Amino acid sequence: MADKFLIDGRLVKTSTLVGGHIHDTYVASYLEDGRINTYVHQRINRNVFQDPIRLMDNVSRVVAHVRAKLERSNCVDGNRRVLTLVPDREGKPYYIDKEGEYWRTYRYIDNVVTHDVVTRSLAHVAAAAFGNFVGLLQDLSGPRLHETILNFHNTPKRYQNLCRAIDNDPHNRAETARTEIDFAVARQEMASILTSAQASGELPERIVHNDTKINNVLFDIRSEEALCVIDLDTVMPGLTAYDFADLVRTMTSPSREDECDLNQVYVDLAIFEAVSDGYLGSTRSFLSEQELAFLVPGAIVITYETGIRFLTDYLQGDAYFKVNRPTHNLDRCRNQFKLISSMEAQRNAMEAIVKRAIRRLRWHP
Ligand code: GN1
Ligand code: MG
Repeated sequence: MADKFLIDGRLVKTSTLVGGHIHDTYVASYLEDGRINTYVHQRINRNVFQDPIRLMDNVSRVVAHVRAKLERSNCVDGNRRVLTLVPDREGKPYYIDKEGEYWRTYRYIDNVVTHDVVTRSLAHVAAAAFGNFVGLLQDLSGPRLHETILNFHNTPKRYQNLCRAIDNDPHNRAETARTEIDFAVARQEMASILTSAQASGELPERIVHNDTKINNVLFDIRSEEALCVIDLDTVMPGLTAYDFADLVRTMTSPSREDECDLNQVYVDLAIFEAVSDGYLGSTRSFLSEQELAFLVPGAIVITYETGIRFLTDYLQGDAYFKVNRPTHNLDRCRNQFKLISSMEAQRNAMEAIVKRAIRRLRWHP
């Protein structure tokens, strides 16, 4: 890759980065001018992102905007707080190989960790980091960002896809997922909650991250500060409810997204409170009353959406998400559905926590 991207050195070490469900990711170190520099090379998944050039146009604009703002505020350690794209030899933010595959390269950020399960304090700083990131993008100028995946959070469309997969059942798996299918069908009405509120103008479109999974934030290994928001592929127009939802979905349960022991899968209200405080604290200057009102319902909807996406992919033979066992997507689906049950049972308490956070922040800004 060194001869393809603007890297002037000799490869000394390479490894595969696992964790993401979508791209193939490699970490490579090069000896450049007597120093070891490390980069992240990613082969873009074209099954998922069908227009990599537009995708990289978005990413380039987003990182340039965030970087310019960090520089203007003279922030310390700026290079570790936003991703740095390395251009190819022609100056493009991607390189197309002989097979027609698209590659991109970022500078590796040193001394960071990611987490799949978090404590209260990590949840607070991570939620604040995502809110802050979106705040930085609210004044991005120029044309509307491209929709890198059409209908990404269109839950009714996701539900239709599930129905098609159930009807076609190409891998004869529907029988093994009867309980989950019934669970999804029984809740089909919730699918349109966010799309209707957006269509009626209640919820404003904003640039949001759209995939605020806990493992999409890099923490400083020593201070545990949430340093850098990553995975910018779905930064595009959307709803703040989507971002809050994925924070809740991926942080409040004391277990991983594919945990099979469902007793360990539930919304821990203390962590939910930390997420609410962190996110609202960093977004209070621009969130509307309506956006606040849809945070808790949105968390349930997007958890539902994620669950039915896993279920659909299971029925379709695991064509989308990376899996390491045949029931992996079904296990992930069960996990999300258990989380929904926990949210349904604790909904009033969650609403009360959000209201408390709002009061606290408005009273003591
Ligand atoms: C995917 O790429 P990753 O693993 O951060 C997916 C998200 C899902 C998530 C579920 C582009 O995120 O939408 O919520 O898996 N990203 C895409 O774990 O589909
Ligand atoms: Mg990711």
